[in-house]
Amino acid sequence: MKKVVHAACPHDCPDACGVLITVEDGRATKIQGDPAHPVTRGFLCAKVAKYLDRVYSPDRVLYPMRRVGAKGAEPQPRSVAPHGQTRTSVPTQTWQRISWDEALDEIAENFKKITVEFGSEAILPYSYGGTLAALNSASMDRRFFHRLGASQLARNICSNAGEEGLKSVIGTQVGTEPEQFAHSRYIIAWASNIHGNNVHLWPFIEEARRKGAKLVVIDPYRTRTAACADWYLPINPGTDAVLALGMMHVIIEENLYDADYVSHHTLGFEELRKKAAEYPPERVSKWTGISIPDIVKLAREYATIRPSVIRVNYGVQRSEGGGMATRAITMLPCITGSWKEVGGGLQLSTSGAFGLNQDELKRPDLMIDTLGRPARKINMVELGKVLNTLTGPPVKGLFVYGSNPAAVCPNHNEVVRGLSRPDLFTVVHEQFFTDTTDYADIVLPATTFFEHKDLQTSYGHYYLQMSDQAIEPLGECRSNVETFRALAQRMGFEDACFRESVDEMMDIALSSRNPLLDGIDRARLEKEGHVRLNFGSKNSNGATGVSPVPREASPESQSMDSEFFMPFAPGNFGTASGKAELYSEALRLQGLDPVVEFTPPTESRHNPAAKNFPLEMLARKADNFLNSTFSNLPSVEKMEEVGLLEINSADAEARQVKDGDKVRVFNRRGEITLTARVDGKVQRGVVSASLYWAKLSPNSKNINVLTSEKLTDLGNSATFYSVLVEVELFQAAS
Ligand SMILES: Nc1nc2c(c(=O)[nH]1)N[C@H]1C(S)=C(S)[C@@H](COP(=O)(O)OP(=O)(O)OC[C@H]3O[C@@H](n4cnc5c(=O)[nH]c(N)nc54)[C@H](O)[C@@H]3O)O[C@H]1N2
Ligand SMILES: Nc1nc2c(c(=O)[nH]1)N[C@H]1C(S)=C(S)[C@@H](COP(=O)(O)OP(=O)(O)OC[C@H]3O[C@@H](n4cnc5c(=O)[nH]c(N)nc54)[C@H](O)[C@@H]3O)O[C@H]1N2
Ligand code: SF4
Ligand SMILES: [Mo]
Repeated sequence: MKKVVHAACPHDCPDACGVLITVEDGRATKIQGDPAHPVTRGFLCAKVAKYLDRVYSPDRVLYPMRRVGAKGAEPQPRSVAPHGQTRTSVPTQTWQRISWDEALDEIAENFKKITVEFGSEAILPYSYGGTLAALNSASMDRRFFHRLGASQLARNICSNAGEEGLKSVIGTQVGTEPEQFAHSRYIIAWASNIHGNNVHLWPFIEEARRKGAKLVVIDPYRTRTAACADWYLPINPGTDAVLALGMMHVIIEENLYDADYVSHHTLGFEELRKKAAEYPPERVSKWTGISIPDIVKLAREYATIRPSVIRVNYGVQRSEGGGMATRAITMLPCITGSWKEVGGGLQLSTSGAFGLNQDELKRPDLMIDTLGRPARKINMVELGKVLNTLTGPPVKGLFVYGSNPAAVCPNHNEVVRGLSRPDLFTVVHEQFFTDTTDYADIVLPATTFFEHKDLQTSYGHYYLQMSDQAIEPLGECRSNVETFRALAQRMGFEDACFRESVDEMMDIALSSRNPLLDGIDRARLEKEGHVRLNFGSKNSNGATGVSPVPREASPESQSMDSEFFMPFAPGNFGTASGKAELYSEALRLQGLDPVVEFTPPTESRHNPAAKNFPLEMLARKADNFLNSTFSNLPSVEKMEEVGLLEINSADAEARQVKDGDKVRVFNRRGEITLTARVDGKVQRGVVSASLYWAKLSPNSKNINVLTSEKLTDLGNSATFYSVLVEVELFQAAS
C-alpha cells in the first residue's frame, strides 16, 4: 500500500519545511519538499533530501543499552576514509542491550537515590535543538522534570543574546515575513549565511534581484551567500554594534531618517542621536575594517533605496557584545521607518508569533508543588564548569535528550572531564551513538520525525504545521513524549497530565489566548498540513503587534492570499511603552548603557593582552550539517569538506604554512589538528573552522576545545565567535 504523509522538518533551522513522505508497505521510500508550502516551495536542503539514509541508517540506536565498559570516547576505525565509507559510528564492545523495563527501573532507582541523598536539584535535564517540534522539544519532558524538582536548564547556547537585544528595542520576537523579501529593493544579509542556514529565503531574494534589488552581505567570512552578493563587506568579528552606530550617525546627520515615524513611534531618539554622534565613519572604520566611503555609502543606500530590509541572523550575537550589536542593528528600521513598507523592516526571528499554550504544555506549577519554589537554574553553556565545580548540590544525575553536548558545548575538554566522572549517572536519549552517548550509563533509542506525530512552529516564517507520523518506530525507539510519559509512571507521578495522549496535548497547545491562532485547530491542521497564522483576525492591537495590511498594497501581490503581516507599520511595538525603545530604562536598571554599549571583545586581536593568541577564530557551523547532526552520515558527510582551518595567505605565510599542510590550532583551553586551507574566505587576522563530531576527528577533539564558556553581554549566551587562537605548522603536506 502506498500513501503520502505530510510532515514538517523539526531540525533547528528557521525554514521549518513542509515535507511529503511517501510510504510503501510501511517503509518510507521518498522524501520531498511540500510544493504547496509557500516558503518550502517544493524543495529541501541537501542534507534533509537524504533523510531516508538517516532514518534507515545501520548506525541508529534501536534498543535501550546499558554501559558495560568504561566511560569515554569510543575509538573509531578512523584510519580508513577521508569520508568514512568504511567507518561506523556504532560502538563495539561497551554496550549491553537491555529491555525498556530494565532501563526505566534503573533510571527511576538512580533518580530516587540521588534525590534522597543530594536533593532533586542534583538532577539536571540537558536538551536543545535535536527537535524543535512543539511536543517533543518541550512538553512531557518539562512536566517530568518540574514534578521531579530537578534543576532547571537555562537553554542559552544559541539565541538569547540576540533575542534580548531585539526585544530591548521592539519588545517581541517577530519580524518581516520571508515572502515580503521579494518586494524589497535593498536587502542586507547581516551575519546571515542564507545559502547555508536559511536556504528557503533565497528564492525570494532572487525574485527581488530579478526586479533590480541589491543584496549586501556583512560577514567576516566569505560565505556562499557573500560570494553571490552584489556587495560583500567583510567586517572584523564582534564589531557590528559600531557599524550600526556609524550607519545611524550618517543617517541622522544627513537627515535621512523618517522624522514622522521617529516622533510617533520611537522613544529616546535624542539620546540615540548623541550616542551615534560619537561614532563618525573614521572611528567606525578603525574598528570594523570597512572603509570610510563604504560606511557612508552603505548608510545612504540603506536609508534611501526603499523598501530596504535586514535579514540579521544569530551569527552576530555569538560574540561577547552580541546582545548590544543586535540591539543597534534593530534600531535601523526604526529610525528609517522601513517597517511601514511591504518588503521593509527586519527579521531575526518569527517565533514570537506562534504563542502556543506553553504553561499547560510545560506545567511549571508542578515544580512549585514539589519544591515550594522555583528550582535553581543552570546555564547549559557552562556545562563543563557545572559538572566539575558546582556544589550545593553537585550535579549527580544528567538526562540528555535532543542534544549532543560532548560536541556542541564550548570548552569541550572541561565538558568531557565532567562527563567522565564515575559518580555521575548519565542517561542519553538519542537516535545515534554520538559523542555524548560515549559517556552515558544508559542509552535510550529515540524516534525520528518520520516515526512520531507533532506540531511544528517556525522561527523563519509564519506557518503552523502538522507533522504526521509516517512509519512505525524502528526497533524499540520511543519519542521524547513517550519516553518521559513512561518514566513519569515509573517514578509514581500521578498527575493527570502524564497520561495525556499526543492529540490531547496538541489540543492543549492550540488552546492558547494568542489571537493569531484563532480558527486554527488540530482538525484543520490535519487536513491542510500548514496554516498561515491568523493575521486577519480582529485584534490589530494584540500583544504581538499585529496589524495586517491588505496585500493589494503591493502591485506584485496578486499571487498571495490574505494580507501581508506588517507588525510595526503603525508603531504598536511590543515594549512596555508601545514604542521602539532607542533608550531602554530596563537596560539602565541592569547597569548597562540604555542606548547602545560597544565593548570590544576581550577575545579579540585588538585587545593588547591577547598577543599570544593573535588570530580570531570563527568556530562556525557547516553548511551541510546541522550543528553536530548529520556529521556521521556518510552520504551527507561527502558533501562537506571536514577538518579544515581556513586562513588568510598573509597569516599562513607568516607561519610557513601552505595550503594542505597539517596545522596545530591552540589556545589556553586546548588544541586540535586541522588541514590548512588558504583560499581567501577569511581576511587577515581571522581564521575559521567548522563543527563536527569530536570522535570522528583526530584525537577525538573538535573545535569546541578552543571555545570558551564566557557569556554574552545580554542574555548570557555562548560566545562561539569570540575566540582567540594561534596556529603553527604541524606537518607539511607531502
Ligand atoms: N546548514 C546549516 N543550517 C543551520 C545550522 C547548521 O549548523 N547548518 N544551524 C542552525 C542553527 S542552530 C541556527 S541558530 C541557525 C543560525 O543561523 P545563522 O545565524 O545564520 O548562524 P551562524 O552560521 O552562526 O552565523 C551566520 C553568519 O554570521 C557570521 N558571523 C560570525 N561572527 C560575526 C560577526 O561578528 N559579525 C558578523 N556580521 N557576522 C558574523 C558567520 O561567519 C556566519 O556566516 O542556523 C540553523 N541552520
Ligand atoms: N563551535 C560551535 N559550537 C556550536 C555552534 C557553532 O556555531 N559553533 N552552534 C551552537 C548552536 S547555535 C546550537 S543551537 C547548538 C546546538 O546543539 P544541539 O541542539 O545539541 O545540536 P545537535 O548537534 O544538532 O544535536 C542534537 C542531537 O539531538 C538528536 N535528536 C534529534 N531529534 C531527536 C529527538 O526527537 N529526540 C531525541 N532524544 N534526540 C533527538 C540528534 O541525533 C542529535 O545528536 O550548538 C551550538 N554549538
Ligand atoms: S534543515 Fe531546514 S532547510 Fe533543511 S529541510 Fe529542515 S527546515 Fe528545511
Ligand atoms: Mo542554534
